[in-house]
Amino acid sequence: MAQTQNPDTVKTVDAVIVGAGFSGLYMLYRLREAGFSTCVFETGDNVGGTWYWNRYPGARCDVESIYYNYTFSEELLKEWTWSAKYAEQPEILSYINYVADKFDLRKDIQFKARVDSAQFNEEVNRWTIQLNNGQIVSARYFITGVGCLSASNVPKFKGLESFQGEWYHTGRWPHEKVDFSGKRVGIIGTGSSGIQSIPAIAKEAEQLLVFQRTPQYSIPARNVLNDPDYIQQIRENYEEIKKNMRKSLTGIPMEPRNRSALDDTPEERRQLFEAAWEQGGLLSLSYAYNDLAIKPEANETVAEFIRSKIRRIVKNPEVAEKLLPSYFYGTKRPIIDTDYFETYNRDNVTLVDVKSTPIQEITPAGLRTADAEYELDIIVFATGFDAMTGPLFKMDIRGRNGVSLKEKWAGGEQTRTYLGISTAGFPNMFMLTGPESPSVLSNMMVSIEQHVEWVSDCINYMRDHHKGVIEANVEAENAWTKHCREVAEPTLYVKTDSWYMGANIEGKARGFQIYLGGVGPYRQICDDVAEKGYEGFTLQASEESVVNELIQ
Ligand code: NA7
Repeated sequence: MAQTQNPDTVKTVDAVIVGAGFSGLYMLYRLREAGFSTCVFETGDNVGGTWYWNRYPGARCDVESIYYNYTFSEELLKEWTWSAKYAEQPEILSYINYVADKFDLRKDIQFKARVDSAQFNEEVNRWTIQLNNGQIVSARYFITGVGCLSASNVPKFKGLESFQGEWYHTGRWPHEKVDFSGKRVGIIGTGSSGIQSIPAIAKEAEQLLVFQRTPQYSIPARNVLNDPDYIQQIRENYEEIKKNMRKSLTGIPMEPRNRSALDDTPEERRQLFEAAWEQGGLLSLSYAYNDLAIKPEANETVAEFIRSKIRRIVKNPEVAEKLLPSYFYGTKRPIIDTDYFETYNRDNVTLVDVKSTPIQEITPAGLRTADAEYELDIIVFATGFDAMTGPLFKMDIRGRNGVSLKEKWAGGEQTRTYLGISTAGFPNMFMLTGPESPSVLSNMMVSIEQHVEWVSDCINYMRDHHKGVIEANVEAENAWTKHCREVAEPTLYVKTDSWYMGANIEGKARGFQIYLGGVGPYRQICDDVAEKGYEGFTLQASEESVVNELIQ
């Protein structure tokens, strides 16, 4: 085990951060600025996290770029200009690289270095981190910046290894361009990744077969290039915008209209939905009324509106019928698209319903469903991720008494955290945008900055107050987990099988893993905890301060 290694070969730092995506990079910046020795380990060979791995055709951000960037540096805000309303993956990746260079972050990042395990050593109150290259590091703090959607899910189809063509998962896309021209391509999955890539692949491939299990609601993104005057106006008002982002529900400065869908006449609703559809974007329809996520009858009004749009756009009525979703709108991740439903009007695109005739196996030549066989040259898995806990469980993280995080959160128990940042029994470990924080139900950039700032303030406080160990109390954790569930319970989210609920992974514990109270209220709760001297945590004096006291 790590503790038996020769201490001379063990690197010692104040903090280890896992992941060089948006959260890991900012965490590194903050800790380094505060004078802590910090080391980031990253599996990939460059920075970017989500935006490094998800390079599939059509990949872009669903949050408007002007809100999806760091806000901590005024200089950076002035220097960077987003070309379009919704930036594409290459532009976001360039931005992350720009940030890494500007703040000279790479010197403290080790690439192609995967953290295999992290174990809390109670004798010395430090974490021992072991990497796949045999390296061992000892750190006071262990911080995970592993993202919520980084453990890709390739369903265990029989026969995949026998497939003679090429296959790719959208979340692990190759760096070289995949050439679809003249190819018969099959894509499995119609979540955000599938819906972004289907129109792009259809333009290149000879034939595209879409294997759809659950039809999805999607509304037009209506992406446009950014006008220089608009950018100037945003720059001039960014302080105000930032304030509004931080106090909003989702980290996007918009609030739901304060009216029930059931208080309007059908014609009033239609006009409102129509305007929202024309506006496009992630929240325009969800925010049209304040009870769409709560009352089934209210939800049905918007669901039926989108179905009517699908019927109108898709020319073949049989295909349109297969594309009509029936779950509660918004209870799976809302999707925005560019020409998704229109793509089914192309001659080279075929929709295959694998709900009624499930995929049975991958064959050397393609794929077999319950009633047909399809010959394919390329299979694209747009089949999503083992969300929230998946990236954490890829590492063997062990806290007090050698108990692993996986064991702690095993069985029907699901996740238990305090504020989604920490978990009892795992001292000095912080999870950036962990389960039970607003994370994926918010603009990740706002949530990341809030978590990173809270964690770095906490570590500074520990140093200033001569504390060496911080650990969430079980009672505080139980209360937080209960609160998270109570907030989610009255909503329609918990009535849908989704990856928010852990329902997309076989054998995974079901439960709503995200804090739904909103980023503004959540920030207030976290700030209050800090102001009260980290209420709900136990803080122990550092060894150095204990020794100093003994000497005096
Ligand atoms: P999602 O949203 O989890 O979508 C995965 C899709 O793959 C979804 O349509 C699934 O159908 C489908 N799927 C998964 N397993 C199978 C099997 N075995 N057979 C057929 N179809 C299957 O992942 P995305 O990558 O699109 O998006 C993830 C997030 O990334 C997104 O929300 C953004 O936040 C960014 P199902 O609906 O489960 O029936």
